[in-house]
Order: sequence, then C-alpha cells, then structure tokens
Amino acid sequence: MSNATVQISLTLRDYLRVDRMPTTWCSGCGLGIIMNAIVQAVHYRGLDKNDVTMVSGIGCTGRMSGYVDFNTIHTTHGRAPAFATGIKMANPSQTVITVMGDGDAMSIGGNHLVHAIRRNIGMVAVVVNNNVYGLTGGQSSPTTPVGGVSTTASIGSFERPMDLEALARTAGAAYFARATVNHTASLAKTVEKALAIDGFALVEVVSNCHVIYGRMNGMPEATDMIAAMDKDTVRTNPTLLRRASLSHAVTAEGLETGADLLRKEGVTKDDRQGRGVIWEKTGSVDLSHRYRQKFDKDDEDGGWM
Ligand SMILES: Cc1ncc(C[n+]2csc(CCOP(=O)(O)OP(=O)(O)O)c2C)c(N)n1
Ligand code: SF4
Ligand SMILES: [Mg+2]
Repeated sequence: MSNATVQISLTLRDYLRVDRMPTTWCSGCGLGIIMNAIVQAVHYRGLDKNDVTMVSGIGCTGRMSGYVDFNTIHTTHGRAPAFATGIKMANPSQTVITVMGDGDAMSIGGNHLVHAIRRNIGMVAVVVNNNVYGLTGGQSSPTTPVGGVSTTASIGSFERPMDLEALARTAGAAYFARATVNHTASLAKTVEKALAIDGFALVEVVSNCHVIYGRMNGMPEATDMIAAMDKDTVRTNPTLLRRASLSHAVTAEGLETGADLLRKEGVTKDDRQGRGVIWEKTGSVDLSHRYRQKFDKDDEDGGWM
C-alpha cells in the first residue's frame, strides 16, 4: 500500500509504525479507536515514547503492540500481565501498558490478571471487551452476553458473563474505568488518568467486533454495533446497563450494599452517572517498588537460595 493512502495526523505518526500499516484489523473495528486513544493519552501525559512499553497477548487486540512505536512485546495468549510484571520489576521507570482482549484477559489469562491486580504492580491494563474471541472466528468469551450467538453458542449463550469491574474491585485494583469506543474523547481521558495512577489501573473498553460477533447477532455494520452500545446494551454488554447499580457482599455484619461497602473497600471518587464507570482507590502504592527492595537486599546478601 502506498503512503499516499495512509492518512494519519502528524502527531499520531510520531507514535505509530506507519510502515507496518495498513493494520490487519477489519475496516471499522474499534481497535483503531482504542489505539488512537492510547497514543493520545501517552502524548498528553507528556511521556517520551522510549519510556513506554506496550505488552500484548494474542488475538486481534494483541496485534496492537506491532503498530505502536513504543518498546513493545507481543507475548503468549493470556500471559501479558506476567511479562509486564517482569518488565516493570526490571525497569521501574518504564510506563507499562498491557493490552488484552476479553478472552485473553479473562479466559486463559484470568489467573495472571487476578494476581497482577492483587500485587498492585504499576501498569495500565487495557482490556478490549468485544464480547467474543474475534481472531479465532467467534467463539464465546467470558463476556458474551446471555442470548448472544457465537460459533460455540448457536442457540445463544446462557452463561452469566463476567463483570470485570467486580473483579477489579475485589482483587484490589487502584483504578478502574469502563469506557466504550463510542465516546472517544472520554476514552482518551480515561486512559490518560490511568497513566497517572501509582498501582494497577484497569481500563475496560467496550468495543465492536461487527465482522464476527455483529454478523452473528444482527449487527453486521460497525455503526450498528456502535449505536447498540447506547441503545441495546443487553446485546452488546449487559454490564453497561447495570452501570448505575452498586455492588453487594455478605460480610461479618450481614448483607452490605452500595456506597458504604465501596467506601470500606477503599473506593473513592466513584462515578457511575456518566457513560460508563470510573473509580479510584486513593493512597494506592505500586508494590513493584517493595518487591524490588526485597530483591536488591537478597542480592546484597548473596542472592537467593
Ligand atoms: C495457548 C493458546 N490457546 C489458544 C490460542 C488461540 N487463540 C488465539 S486468539 C484467541 C482468543 C482471542 O480472543 P480475545 O482475547 O477476546 O481477542 P480478540 O481477538 O477478540 O481481540 C485464542 C483462543 C492461542 N493462540 N494460544
Ligand atoms: S475480527 Fe472483529 S475484533 Fe478482529 S479485527 Fe475484525 S472486527 Fe476487529
Ligand atoms: Mg475479544
């Protein structure tokens, strides 16, 4: 493809590997919007691209690390948080951005994601939730909505979808945001905010896979799915529909619900009124510093046994 057909603004061009374009992504896929938002966030946060590392897993989403001109590593399916943890430990000054699909993050990589959150390692994890395994042709993912048709659920899924926000909260993330590719300005700001967090910041982006998921569910065009993100949230992401509802848990005091519970869990700045969810736990500290201190001390003492 000639350069003449690759129309990218000068600012974006500084952060992208234009020689690798066009991307393998389908026309109209939300992944381009998400990559653009990440690049904008890095730019407006004033970061040098050489101080940023993007780690991705496998999937359509995983391809993103090939197109951004940061330090990049395209790892194995589900293991991006583990690679990212090692990178942050070895290079604490790097800003580490981990990019995963919903299947990558919550199916095969669920274990790695939970423990990276639990350890509060300083990274921004962007999870692209398109409700499906896109790259491999449309199998159900952990976020396929009830009733959503996939190649492994031809009569519609009847499994309860995972709620990444609930996982982030209970595992102890420092920051969580749920945004959509339908609201591009707030998506970029959400990622920019995540880059300022000291600790594990998780950004779920509800995206459109119209070519695979959309075609199987009566939304064959990108615009169909993007419109559906506002109108028919049940088919795209039921958790968006529940954005105004608060959590509940059984504790020693009995059943606790709502804002009090969130406060006890350390969640502040909770905002569920807008087009998504965003919250932050203040006073969070990136624990990779503490792990490093221990490793440095072990080295001084003659290494590990
Ligand atoms: C260990 C392993 N198991 C399975 C696969 C096959 N595989 C590649 S991508 C993928 C799922 C991708 O779905 P998702 O993470 O949601 O990303 P998307 O393509 O939707 O962006 C699977 C199962 C693999 N590459 N490696
Ligand atoms: S298959 Fe779906 S997720 Fe993958 S590039 Fe195409 S539209 Fe995007
Ligand atoms: Mg997916």
